[in-house]
Amino acid sequence: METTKLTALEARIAKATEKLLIPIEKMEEEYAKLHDIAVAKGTETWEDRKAAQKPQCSFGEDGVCCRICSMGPCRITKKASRGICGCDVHGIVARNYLRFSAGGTAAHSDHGREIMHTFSQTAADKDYQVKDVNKLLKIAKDWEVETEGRDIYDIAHEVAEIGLLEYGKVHGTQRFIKWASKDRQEAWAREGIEPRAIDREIAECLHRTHMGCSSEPIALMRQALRSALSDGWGGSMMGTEFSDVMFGTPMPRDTEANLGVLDADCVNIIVHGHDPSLSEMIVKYAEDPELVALAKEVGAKGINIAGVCCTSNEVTMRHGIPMAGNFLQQENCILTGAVEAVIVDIQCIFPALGPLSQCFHTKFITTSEIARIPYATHIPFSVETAGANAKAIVREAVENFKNRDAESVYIPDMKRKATVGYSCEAIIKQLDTVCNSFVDELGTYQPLVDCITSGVIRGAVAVVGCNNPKIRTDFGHIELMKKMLKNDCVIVLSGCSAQAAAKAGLMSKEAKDICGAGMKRVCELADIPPVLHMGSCVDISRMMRLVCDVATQWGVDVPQMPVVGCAPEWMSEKAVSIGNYVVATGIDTFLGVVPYVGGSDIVSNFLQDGIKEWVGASFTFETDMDKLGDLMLENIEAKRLALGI
Ligand code: MSK
Repeated sequence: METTKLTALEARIAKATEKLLIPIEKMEEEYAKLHDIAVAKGTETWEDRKAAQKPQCSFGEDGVCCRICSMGPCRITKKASRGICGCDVHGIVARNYLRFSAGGTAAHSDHGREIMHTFSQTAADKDYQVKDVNKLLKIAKDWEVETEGRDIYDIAHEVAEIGLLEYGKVHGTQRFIKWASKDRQEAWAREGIEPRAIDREIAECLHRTHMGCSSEPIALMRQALRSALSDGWGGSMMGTEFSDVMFGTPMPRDTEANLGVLDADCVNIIVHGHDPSLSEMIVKYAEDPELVALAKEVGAKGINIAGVCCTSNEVTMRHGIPMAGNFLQQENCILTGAVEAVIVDIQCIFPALGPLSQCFHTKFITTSEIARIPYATHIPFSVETAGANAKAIVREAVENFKNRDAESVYIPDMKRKATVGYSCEAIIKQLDTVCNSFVDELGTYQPLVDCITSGVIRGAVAVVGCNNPKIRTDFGHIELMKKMLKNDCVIVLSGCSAQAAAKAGLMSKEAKDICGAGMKRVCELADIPPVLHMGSCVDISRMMRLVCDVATQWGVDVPQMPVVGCAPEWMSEKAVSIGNYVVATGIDTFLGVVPYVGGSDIVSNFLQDGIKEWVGASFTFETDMDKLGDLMLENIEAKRLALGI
C-alpha cells in the first residue's frame, strides 16, 4: 500500500517536472552554443579559464599557505610543519579563514554603508525618497529617535546619521541585535561575540591576523563569528532595511527568468552587481519618455532591462524586472550579441566582461570607484547627481543599438515564469490570508508554526549563495531544492540560488506539483510558489529575522527548530561571512563546497562540531549533492524528534 502511494507521488512529480522545468541538460546545450560563439570570435569564457587553471593549488585549497609577512610565503608540508615564525598549520589555516570571512563582512557592510549614505540624502524633491514610512517609523522608535510632530525627512536624516555611526561607534554593540530572539542575544553575550562597531570588527580581524598576533585557532574562530555577526545583524541588515525604506518593501509580483527574457527587438540593458541605488535609477530612466522615444528613433521597439546576480534580485523584487541569469551567466548575456550595455556597480562582476565586451558591440559600463575594471567605459555614478548620471548611462545604451549586428544575435529560446518578492512582511501578509488563529495588527507566523508542528511541512530550508565552477552549474541548487520539496520542506531563497530556481521554473506557483502532498497543499492554500524569493545576498538578514521571530512566536530556541541553511555552490568571501553569522544565529548550515580549512583538523572539526557548544549549530561539508540533501533531511527529522513533533 505504502509503495503504491509513493509511486503515485513520484509519478506525479516526474510528470510535473517534465512539463514545468527546463532540464539542466537543455540549459547546458544552450550555454555550449554560446560558448561556440566565443570560440568563433577568438575569445574565451570561464570554462576555458577553469581548464587552464588545472590542477588547482592544493596548498591554497587546504588553507596551509601563509603570505601574511614577507619572510615567506610559507607552506606547511610533511617536511615543514611550521612557518618561519613558528606558526603551526592550525594557526595558519585559522588566520586565512578569518581574513577570508572579514573580506566578506567588509564587502556586505560597505554595501550597507553606501545605502545609508544614499538614505542620508533623501528629500521630497530629490532622486531618493522615503517610500516605506511605516518601516522607517518602526526603526526610529527602536532606535529611540523622536518622531512626534516631525517632518519624515528630519527623522530620516537623524536615523541615517545613527545608522552610519554603527560603523564606527566607540562604545556598545550593534543596535539590530535587539531584533534577535532572546536566546540568541543571551548566547552571543555569554560567548563574548556580540558584534561591536562594524569597522572595528573588520579592523580587529586584520590586526589579530597580523604577523605576531593570534595563532591560537579557536580564538581566531571566535572573532570570525563576532565579525560576521556585525555583517548579518549590522551592515547587511542596514542594507536590507533601508533599501526597503527608500525603494519599497518587496511584495509578491510576477516576472520571468533565463536568457530568453532578452528581447531581440528592444534595446537590452543588463544591470549587474548589488547596490540598488544605481539600478533603481536605471529602471526609472528606462521608462523616461524621451529615452523611449530615442529607442524608437534608433529602430528598437523599446528599452528592455534585465538583471544578473543580486542587482537582479533587488529590481525584480520591487519592479518585476526579469532575471537574465545568475553569476555564471554574466558572460553568456554578452555572447547573445543582443545586449547594448552591461551596467555594473559592485561585487561579483567578472573582470572578463571588459575584454569580452570588446568582441561585441556591448558597452560595459562601470559606475563605482570600488569596482574599476580594465576595458570598461567608466561613468561615475553619485547619489547627489543620480538622476542625471542614470539618464546619461541609459542614453549611452540606447544610442548603441544602431551598432548591433542583427545577423549574429542568438538568444536562447528558454525562459520561465516566476513569482518573486517575499519579504518577511509579505510572508506574514500571505499567511494572514489562511490564518484561523489570533492575528494582531502586525500579523502572525502562527500558520507556519502550525504547519510545521503538525508535520504538514517537515521543516524549512534556506538555499542561498553563488555558482561555483567546481559544481555543475545550478545542479546543486536545483537538485537539492527538488529533493527538499518532495520531502515537504518549505524553501526560502536569496542570491544566485534564487535565480537558479527561477531560471529552471521552480519559482512559479505551478511548481507546487513538484512537491510532496503536504507542501503542495500549503502552496495551494497560501497561494504561494514552493520556493520563496527573499532577495539578494544582503537580504539573508531577512531570513535571520524570520527565523528569530518564528522561534519567539513558537517559544523555542532557534537551534531547536527544524530549519537548515544550505549553500551548495558558494564561492565568495561574502558567503563565508554569511555562513558564520547564520550558524551563530543557531541554524545548521550545509556547504557543497569545502572552505579552505582542510589542512587543519582542529579548525575543520571545530566548524563542523565544536562550534555547537557556543551557538547550538554547526557546519556540514559534503560535496556529493545527494548526500548533502540526505544529511539535511536527517537533521530536520532529528530536530522534530527532539521536539516531540
Ligand atoms: S551575487 S555573492 S555570486 S550569490 Fe550576490 Fe550571487 Fe554569490 Fe555574488
